[in-house]
Amino acid sequence: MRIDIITVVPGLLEGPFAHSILKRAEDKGLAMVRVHNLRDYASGKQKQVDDYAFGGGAGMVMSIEPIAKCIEALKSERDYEEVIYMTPDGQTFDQKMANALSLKGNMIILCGHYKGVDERVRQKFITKEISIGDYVLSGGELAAAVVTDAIIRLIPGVLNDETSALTDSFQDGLLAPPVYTRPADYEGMAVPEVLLSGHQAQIEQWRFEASVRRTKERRPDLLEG
Ligand code: 6GU
Repeated sequence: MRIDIITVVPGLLEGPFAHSILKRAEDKGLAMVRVHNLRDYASGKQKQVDDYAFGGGAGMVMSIEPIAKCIEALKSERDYEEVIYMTPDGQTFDQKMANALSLKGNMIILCGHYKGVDERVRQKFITKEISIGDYVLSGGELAAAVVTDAIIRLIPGVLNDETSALTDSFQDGLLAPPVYTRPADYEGMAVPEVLLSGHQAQIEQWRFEASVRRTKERRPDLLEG
């Protein structure tokens, strides 16, 4: 899977994909993330990517031309299955959406800034609009990094232990159970006995019950329906 991210602040996206699981995914050839500076597609000396809103009001609007140029240049190189726009008025991102997107082919992610993009960008190019929650960020970049991370780690082969994504919180609709490592006793705080017992079936049963208990306590909304 290749993900092309279009932004006016490429510096915000230089860090996340050069490290850890995301870097390993890239090194293994399982995922490829490329960041594009929208300004490279702007014309004129000023390389302007935004303009005043028709009708007035505070805030600038991202213009259609540089975005169209960038998306069309990418599409001339390869096929894309989704063109995603990161915006606080998009559909709220969750694990279900991450699972669905991890099965897709190539994607373009456009990061919104200022007062957002000219509505005609959305009409002409965008296939999906995503928000990461009900709060406002300065731009879509950090949200795009969140979505990209959640998707890439689900691509088969990216994680070392193939089962570890399967036991994530939310993956089965429940929060993950508590986990422990050595020492078995830390200043009188003992690890639950069953985890030391070696009885795999009992351990799985304990983990399932702990997951249900934790979900009931912290996120009862997940258990509705
Ligand atoms: Cl995708 N963008 C911005 N600017 N703010 C957000 C968001 C996205 N998702 C939640 N807040």
